[in-house]
Amino acid sequence: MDTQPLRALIIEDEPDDAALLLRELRKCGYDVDAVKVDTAEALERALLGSQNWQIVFSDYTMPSFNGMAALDLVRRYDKDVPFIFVSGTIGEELAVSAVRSGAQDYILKDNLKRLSAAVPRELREAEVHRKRREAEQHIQYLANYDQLTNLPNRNLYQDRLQQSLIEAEHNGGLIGLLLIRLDRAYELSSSLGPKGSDRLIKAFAARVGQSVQSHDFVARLDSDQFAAIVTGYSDNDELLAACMRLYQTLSQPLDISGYSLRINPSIGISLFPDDADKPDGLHGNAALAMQKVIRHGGSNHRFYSPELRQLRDERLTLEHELSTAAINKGFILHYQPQVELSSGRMVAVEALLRWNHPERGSIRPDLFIPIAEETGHILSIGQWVLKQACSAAKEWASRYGETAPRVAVNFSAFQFRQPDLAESVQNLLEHLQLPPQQLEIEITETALMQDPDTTQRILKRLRDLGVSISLDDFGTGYSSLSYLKRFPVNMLKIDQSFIRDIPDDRDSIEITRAIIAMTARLNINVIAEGVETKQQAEFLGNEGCNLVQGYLFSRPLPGDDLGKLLATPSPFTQI
Ligand code: G
Ligand code: G
Ligand code: MN
Repeated sequence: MDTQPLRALIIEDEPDDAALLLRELRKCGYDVDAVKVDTAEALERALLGSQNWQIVFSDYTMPSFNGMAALDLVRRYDKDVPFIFVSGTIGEELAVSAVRSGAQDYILKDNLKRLSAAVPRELREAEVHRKRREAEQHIQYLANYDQLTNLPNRNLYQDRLQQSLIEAEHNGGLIGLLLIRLDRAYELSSSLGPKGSDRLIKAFAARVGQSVQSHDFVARLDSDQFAAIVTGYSDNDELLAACMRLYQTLSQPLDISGYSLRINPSIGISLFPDDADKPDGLHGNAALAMQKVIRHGGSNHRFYSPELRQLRDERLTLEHELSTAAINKGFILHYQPQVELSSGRMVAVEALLRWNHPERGSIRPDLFIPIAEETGHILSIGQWVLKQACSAAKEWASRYGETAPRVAVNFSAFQFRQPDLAESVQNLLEHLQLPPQQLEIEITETALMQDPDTTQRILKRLRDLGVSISLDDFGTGYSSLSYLKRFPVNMLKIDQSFIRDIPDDRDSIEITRAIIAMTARLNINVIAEGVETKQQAEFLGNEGCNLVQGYLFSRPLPGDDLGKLLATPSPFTQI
């Protein structure tokens, strides 16, 4: 007969009874490897040892131990191992209660024959239980851990953050919560390929894990986002220093497949209890600080501050008001003259949007245009601006004919995402019967590059209509010559940051000179914005830049005031 190995733990004080049991098991075909114990201490030692017990047999009453206590102890160490009472004294009632408490079976000492059926059955059952428990553990793992990095995921992070706060509250400890975003993750993954980018994430995750102390907690919250809960400090300055050190460590290059890769983490940090005393608040504040870092170009760290929240609240309020403000209430256009130096003529005006806020007064577009872009309101606002500006231009054209100024309208990059932008401009011009030559569109270098192909196509259509295209803020973006050839641009606007520093700053002078010379060679018009002094105007005139815009000539004016200026003969010849 084939024998099967069986590692059995026998809890029994009577050597004879143990021998009987072993003999019966051998008869059933088991090659038994057994250890016999009869005290709690010995049992515990046996359970702690390296043997994997497949089955436990236990007497019910022993002089120095008892069966129910043994069962308790066994279950504390092993939930699945079959536990069978083998006893001469156990009565029906006790037997039932023993099974209820987690024993698998009870067998009377004078009926050991039952072992031949009970043992194989319980071994099978135990195997089923073990498998189920493993599956459950695996599901638990999947629900709480990130498989790529083996780090805890968002689920576990939330539990742990809450737990850390409870502990810290209890023992007066401090917590630093760092939210860490790996910048350029998308860009890197497209250049490294999926395998390489997995390697990068793993290496970065490992570094985060190694950079904290063993009692700290690290999780992966999102594909490119991690969190670290730093604890164990009782001094705020030390905690701050630890957070900053962590940022330094995480900014070091990583070796991936033999390449040293520059890593740019954006880290937002909030502290317990200074910044928040609830998990959501602490997380929200760290997230706010991280967003601020990202908005400012990333690759930095920032601690949460109440001003950040105030800025955010202000922003949310504006966002809300922007979405509820009827476009044609609140908004108004101002116009700033563009002047031809040689003649003093006002050849054009730039339309500049203002928001007359009921409580805050006039709000500058720098503040609300980015919000309108994010929320999508920029499209309807842009339409309103265009219509308003073109209507004004039409009125001037009717009144002053040939000498009426063009109107220059600022377009946001978002507006160029509308494929039918050129058609809607054309429709408006036809509807108002405004000659296309009276309209100029200003777009920034940066906006031009966001979706170069679409933008190029739309600009070409606008040019074909007869509308002029002006490149705003020139010199602050890519300033690449190749796209000046590629895009159908009529005019460059030298950014006011260069003009402002003339004549004191050599670089500004040189850059301005170079831009003017370049436009002459490319046969593109050039205008300088932000001209505030006579000296600047003279310099520009001498260099060959004949068009200027700035406070020296006029601030942006409400429509009525601009109308009066237009009615004045040669208003700028004196300058
Ligand atoms: O108007 P101000 O003087 O504050 O102009 C600030 C910025 O806002 C400038 O960069 C200008 O181009 C931009 N801006 C002004 N009016 C508009 C507008 O109607 N649409 C868009 N997209 N930008 C504008
Ligand atoms: O980026 P854009 O060129 O559209 O911005 C025009 C901005 O420049 C507006 O905010 C306008 O109010 C401002 N501006 C116009 N002229 C001057 C000037 O002479 N000095 C300064 N500092 N700003 C000016
Ligand atoms: Mn402009």
